[in-house]
Amino acid sequence: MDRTAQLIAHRTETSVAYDPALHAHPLHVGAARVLEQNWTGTSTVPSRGLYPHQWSWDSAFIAIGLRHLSALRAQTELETLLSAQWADGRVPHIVFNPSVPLDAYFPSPDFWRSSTAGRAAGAPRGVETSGIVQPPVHALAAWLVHLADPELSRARGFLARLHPRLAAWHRYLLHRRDLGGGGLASVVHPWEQGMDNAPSWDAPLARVTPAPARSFRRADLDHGAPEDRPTDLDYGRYVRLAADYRDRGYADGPSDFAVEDPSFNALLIASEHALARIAHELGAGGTARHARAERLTAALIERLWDPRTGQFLCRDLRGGGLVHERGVSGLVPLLLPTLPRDTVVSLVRTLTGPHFGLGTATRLAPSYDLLGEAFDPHRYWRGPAWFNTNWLLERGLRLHGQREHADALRRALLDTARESGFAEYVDPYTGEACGATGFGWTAALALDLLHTPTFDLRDMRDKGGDRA
Ligand code: 9WN
Repeated sequence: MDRTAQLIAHRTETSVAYDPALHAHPLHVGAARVLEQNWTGTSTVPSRGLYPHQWSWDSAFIAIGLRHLSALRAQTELETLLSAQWADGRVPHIVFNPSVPLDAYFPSPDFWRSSTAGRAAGAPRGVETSGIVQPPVHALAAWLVHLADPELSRARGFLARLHPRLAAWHRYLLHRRDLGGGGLASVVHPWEQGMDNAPSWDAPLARVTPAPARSFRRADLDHGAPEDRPTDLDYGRYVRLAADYRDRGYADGPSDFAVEDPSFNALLIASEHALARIAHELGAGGTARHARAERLTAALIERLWDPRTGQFLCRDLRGGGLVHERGVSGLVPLLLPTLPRDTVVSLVRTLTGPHFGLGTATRLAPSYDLLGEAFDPHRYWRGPAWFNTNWLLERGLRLHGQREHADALRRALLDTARESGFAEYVDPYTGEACGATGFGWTAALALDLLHTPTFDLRDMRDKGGDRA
């Protein structure tokens, strides 16, 4: 057996950085069980019932947690996703599992028809995917996965194989998706941003003619209470947008819906910093990428910062202007290392103030303004708290030296994850479980917080990338 094969065999049997006390912790045990149950052999489903395929940003978050169980599995998670990348660079938001029945999830592969309708855009032939994207958390995840076991990563050529794919992914977003011409990437469907039903989409979506309700069958209602899920009218609009995009061969250009979103772009910028670190590790530079990430941070402030609300807002490129809805997306840029101090101060004030109530009214940051007209503590992305956004906020608070807030949020995340059975999302006031339980990223990100209490992404801040 050569050295690489030995390493892989060893890492398959044991988890990385083994710490017996942490590994016996009930939260570790519970989270590991969820990730085991959702593992398919090459990737992890978000939820066995509701989401039985591989989702793009879910996989990135899941890999960040999986690295504490098995660096090999975490690497495989990202490799599986990126092997379904399209030739134009896009990473599809769903990679379909061919052994799952078509009616288990809608829209299914026969709706997207990627291998035929997406041919001109370079969709792969051997696997069916959706044709839209999700937030680019992947380079950040790849770098964190590498750090969990650099020896295994180097032996397997993990970063060397992923680097060109990640670079092509970012190129796609920064060029084909700069629909506003100001340097930021746009989303062309609410599902792309990941917070599907957020009130920020209401105005831009209102211009879209819904597909007739009888033209499709929603599979999500087989699993969730209708009052917690998006309405049929919203679904009709989602379907119309996706079908129109497909019928244009997934070509990017003018479309009825185009929005610059703060969280999507902040994750792209954080991933640019991570890609700079990856390039540096591979001896391929990186300084230019850090500089670009800083320019993008400036563009984010210029185009999306709203001093009146003390947070970032979405920009509706078709309606022309900022969308005046306060969503948690507008706080996620707290994650950025080169954010000006006064912007950080405003964001922390907003997060802990009456609109999000963190540490005063709420246990976890809600997805939407507590005082907003559309607020509903249980309806999808219109109020409940999600674990991925709260993980991002925790990392952001810690990065900017807000230790007390970060510690309190970390504790609340860990307690709520365990008490809720690793729920998909929770009531932000009470922590009551909503949606699916045994949810992939909830388990993974709780595991990450358990294992990296003080890690603060500072690592991403270095200009030249000298520290490993
Ligand atoms: C559509 C898988 C995904 C998450 C999204 C979440 C939800 C899908 C849906 O589930 O979206 O992509 O059917 O509602 O909103 O963030 O990635 O967990």
